[in-house]
Amino acid sequence: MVEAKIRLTDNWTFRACGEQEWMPATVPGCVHTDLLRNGRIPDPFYGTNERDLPWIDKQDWEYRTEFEVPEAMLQAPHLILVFAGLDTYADVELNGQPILAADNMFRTWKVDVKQWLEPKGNQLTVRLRSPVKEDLPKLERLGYALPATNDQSEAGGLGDKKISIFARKAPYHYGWDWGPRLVTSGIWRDVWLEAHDVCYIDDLFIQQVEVGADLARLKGIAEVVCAEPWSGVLRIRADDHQWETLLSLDAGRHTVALDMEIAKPRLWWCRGLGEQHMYTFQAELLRENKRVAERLARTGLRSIRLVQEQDVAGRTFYFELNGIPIFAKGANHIPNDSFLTEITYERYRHEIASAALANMNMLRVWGGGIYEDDMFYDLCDEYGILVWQDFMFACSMYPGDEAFLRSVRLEAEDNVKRLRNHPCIALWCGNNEIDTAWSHYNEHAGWGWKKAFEPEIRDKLWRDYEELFHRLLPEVVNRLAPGMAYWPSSPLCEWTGDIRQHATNRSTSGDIHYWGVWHNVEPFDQYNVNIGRFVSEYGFQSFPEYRTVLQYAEPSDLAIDSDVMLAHQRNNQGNQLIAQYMKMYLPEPRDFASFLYMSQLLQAEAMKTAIEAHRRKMPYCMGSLYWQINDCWPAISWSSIDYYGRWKAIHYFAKRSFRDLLVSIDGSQSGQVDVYVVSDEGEAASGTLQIRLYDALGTLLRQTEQSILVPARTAVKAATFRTAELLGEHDPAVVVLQAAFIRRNGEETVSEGHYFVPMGKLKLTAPSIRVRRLEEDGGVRFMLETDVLAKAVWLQAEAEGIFSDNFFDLIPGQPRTVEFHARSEGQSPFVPADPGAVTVRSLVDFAKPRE
Ligand code: BMA
Repeated sequence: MVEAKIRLTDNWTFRACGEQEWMPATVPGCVHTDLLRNGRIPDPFYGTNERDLPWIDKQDWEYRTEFEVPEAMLQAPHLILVFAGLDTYADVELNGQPILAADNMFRTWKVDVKQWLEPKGNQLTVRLRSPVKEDLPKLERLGYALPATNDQSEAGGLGDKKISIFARKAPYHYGWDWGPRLVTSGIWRDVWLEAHDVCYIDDLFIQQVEVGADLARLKGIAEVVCAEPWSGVLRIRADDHQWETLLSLDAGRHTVALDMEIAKPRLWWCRGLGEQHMYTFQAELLRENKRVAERLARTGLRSIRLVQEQDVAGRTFYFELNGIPIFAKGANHIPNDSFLTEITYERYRHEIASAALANMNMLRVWGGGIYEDDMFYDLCDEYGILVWQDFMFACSMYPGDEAFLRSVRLEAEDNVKRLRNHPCIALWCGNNEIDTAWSHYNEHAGWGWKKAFEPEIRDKLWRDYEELFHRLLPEVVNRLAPGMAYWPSSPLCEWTGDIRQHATNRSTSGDIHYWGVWHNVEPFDQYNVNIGRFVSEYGFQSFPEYRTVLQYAEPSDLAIDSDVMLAHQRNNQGNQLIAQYMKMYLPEPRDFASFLYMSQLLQAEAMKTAIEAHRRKMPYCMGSLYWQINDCWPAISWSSIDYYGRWKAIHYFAKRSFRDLLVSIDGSQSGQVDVYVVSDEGEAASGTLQIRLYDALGTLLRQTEQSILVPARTAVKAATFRTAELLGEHDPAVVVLQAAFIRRNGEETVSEGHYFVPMGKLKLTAPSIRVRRLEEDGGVRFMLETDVLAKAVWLQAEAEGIFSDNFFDLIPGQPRTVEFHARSEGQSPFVPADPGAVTVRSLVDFAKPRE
């Protein structure tokens, strides 16, 4: 067999076109990071440095390397040069010969270069044309501006000329309401040369025709490329199974299929439901029993279905995995960096492991970023995180010309093929928020975009929209990943082609994005009434912690309206909005550092309110994905984990509110308190429900107890109280209500503390929190006890890592033990370790003392 591969990632240099000097370059990489490493620009994430960098995207850049090819390899019938990603308009030459003109960042480019290769001194050059210079003329030609709400053209020195929609390039590079405008160019994914024999397997898809506990019916679909007519055997193996078929092929590219069955397959499950078993399928081409080619595919066997069925309320919208209805718990994911090649395996793993630790089972790869790296999906497979996968279109209208559509078709084919073996993929979705923003069938709805256009252009834009999202993309998904669900836009009510199509906050079918809280400044309790069948976005911003702020700001910048703090806040008025909500719910912070803590607590409260409201509405509502889990730079944003991987308060809150068994207290109905038990468990649980009212000293003021049965995968309202009766003569500002579900085996699940006044109105006194440090097995545990109610206790460690719990309330007489786990590059993402110095503070430490 002559299969071989050499990576072409060494010896690269780069320069601005027209300049003399070549500088060392990193491939994969991008111009910004290469300039930074060569000391030509300051850190783009620091202070307001980003503002000085838009010149980079107006410039053409050139990369080159020289490489050798081993003699043996040169003899191979096929020599394919592969660029797994070029950002974006790239002209590639090999030994002076133009071999490729790329124009889509999301595609994989393969060129057979056998005829141009030499054993030594091969010159490979990649010329990257400025995406700005390339696309400005397209805007001129079109003659009108297409809406692109988040494109920060002004920050790029382009006035109101929004050109992001013309490039098939990560939309967020042009800015977003949580990210800077850093329009990169580069060789952003791996580059290699691969050698093949006469015949090779270019792609292997394990199609899951029907998968059940007793039998998996599969199709092994191989794309075979032959340099000349070829006959032989295609064999596929997995564990001790083996299937084969005879092939007799002409020269060219062929798709060949092999029916396969596995009895009693080990199924793949998402987190919480079972193991994440993966099979490795090995396909080979054999001639006279000698192997000519090989290709591996890893996949997990499972059936996944989006269930949309009429019901009394409207229409369901949930995922069913191996026959089990899933309540999707999770968040939206954006790219982990403005400079994509800075994202290491460890950073991806930190994110996905943090999602799993927070009891999530789904992430949405949102349409303004990228089709993620293979590592991301491998990790989701491994940790049991389902993926809602958007195509990369967001909050904009796009061109509909033939060249654009052709490029998108090829992009969609490349990515659906690349990702279709991953069991984590649950859905392909056409775009983010375009259906609602345009609202074609409702003159008065939408974001006002339609109004800017004459009727013919309006119709044209909608026809283009339909071509792309209602025909082209679903056709690709159906053809290349048969059986996989496609949903044209998130959110969408129903795919009807009339006024019923567009989602609202109260839609009773499809998915919704609820942004009344935050963008429309509605109070948190609105989360209790704006609940859809699947809430795929809702969110609230916060500041990162002090340590993170000091990584991008000077001590003199520490004010919410300083130039630097506003530069790292890309949602207009965002910092003011945080301050405004803080006044509604929290005490006044002492100083800037206290403001940061409070902003996190505020966000956490908002998200807890939403998550628990959604889960209490199960099975009407079957999904809750908050906006957003991560950041692409150090910023003030909706993230629950900051750019440096530090968990904000909300991530700990989410961990508790997403637990498989949740006890949730709902005080949103006026004059009453309802206690729910919500279960995602596969079996019914019986036990007792204890409801306890305490004062700030931990005195038990009231207690009720009842036995209950919690059926599998249900939310039950277990108890209701009249608030006035419950409180009696007690001052509502000094009491806390707790509900605990105690299983037969004694295991206890306790609700969050429920309060009868907003946090800002609680009469809290300074607690004395006793911390006992218990060292064991390389790790450190802390036992915390308090003398008076301590609200939102924050343990902050010197070392980077996480506590098993944090930002929790401590009630006297209820000690808590938490463990520290350091972030690790080793075998596991988190390991028990010594956190170094630990400070323990609670709400009163950050609140301005009352006069
Ligand atoms: C939603 C998202 C993003 C945005 C977020 C916050 O609309 O889809 O476009 O970042 O809200 O505004």
